Amino acid sequence: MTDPHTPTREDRFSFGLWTVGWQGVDVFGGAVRPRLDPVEAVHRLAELGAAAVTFHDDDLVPDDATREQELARFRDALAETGLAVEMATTNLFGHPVFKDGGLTANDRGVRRYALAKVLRNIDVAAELGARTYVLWGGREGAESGGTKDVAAALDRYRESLDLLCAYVREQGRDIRFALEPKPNEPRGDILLPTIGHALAFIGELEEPDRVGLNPEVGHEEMAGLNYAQGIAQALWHGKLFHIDLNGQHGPRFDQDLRFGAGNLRGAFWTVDVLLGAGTGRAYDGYVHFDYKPPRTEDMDGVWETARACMRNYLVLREKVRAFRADPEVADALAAARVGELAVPTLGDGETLADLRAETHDVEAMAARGMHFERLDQLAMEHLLGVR
Ligand code: DIG
Ligand code: MN
Ligand code: MN
Repeated sequence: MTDPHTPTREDRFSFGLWTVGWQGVDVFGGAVRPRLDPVEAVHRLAELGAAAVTFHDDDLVPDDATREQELARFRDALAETGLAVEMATTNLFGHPVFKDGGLTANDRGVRRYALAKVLRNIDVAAELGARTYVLWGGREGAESGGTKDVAAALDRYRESLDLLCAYVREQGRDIRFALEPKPNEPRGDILLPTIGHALAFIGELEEPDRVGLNPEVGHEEMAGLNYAQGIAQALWHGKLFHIDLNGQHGPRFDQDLRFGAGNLRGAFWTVDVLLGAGTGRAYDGYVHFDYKPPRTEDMDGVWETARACMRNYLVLREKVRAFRADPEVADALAAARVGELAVPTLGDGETLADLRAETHDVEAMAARGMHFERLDQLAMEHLLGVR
């Protein structure tokens, strides 16, 4: 019997080339692993069961001198393996020119170069079939309050998004943009730091329907926020266009651990939200991982982490499904009156005057227990594997 936690293409797992290609660099040390050829990454990820890959321009075509040759090799590998390219993005953070950001750099020349760099990779993304284009503004921000006029920066961000939306619209391309929030690192404070900030910003754009979110687990948790709740709100807005799954141990530097290796309870509820198990509002995109194999690992360790990302997701999916199918959970949900929240507060045909005329036994309501702990314990026991 095959292992039930073996990924298949139908699971739609996807990895950034920069994840398994991460050379283990950190602030205090250089590379511990050699550069990984994107072609090898495609073949290895296909062997592991992934369905797609994603990339920054600089991951795939860092050098104009070899651009066409590298693109040709990459296309061949995709054809040989059947892997899709489902998302692309631009590296607007690595080169020193982006030391003060790209699309919101004070230096107008840098902003113009950054916008051209995004447009160039959108063309590649479209040609490879990607339907989502991510913008992570890792360097869009500041270390000091006086150095960045936030209102002007948001004007420039909006200008760029409006121009990019117009570009793909006029090209007739079926591409949507997904903003990726992060509160800090590498900048002291990054613009659009959370899901909430990004949602508010999207509302100010000329074509808001073409712009959504690519929330990352660790980035919300760095801000001390609950990722599962955040993506539930993004789904509620119809803005969960893509996801970056990984692991994080609360507010500290961005750990980019393999999925499940950080806040495991949070990962359980994240999968519950993605499956729409409790709400019927499910995420319908690729299950994408944006993580960094730790510096401690050799290439065998890198492939183990990729395998584990998918395996952990499948194990959690099985546990969430068992939780939602458990009759004792159904009873506990009823006792906690979770379903009652879906009932409109004002009844059909009722007026506010009717509502205000109603009398309440406030003390009796106050005395009613909510029975939440029983429900949460059941979830924990499913996670712990004792149910
Ligand atoms: C980091 O979390 C960012 C960059 O790796 C990239 O721009 C984006 C893609 O998902 N995530
Ligand atoms: Mn991260
Ligand atoms: Mn990310």
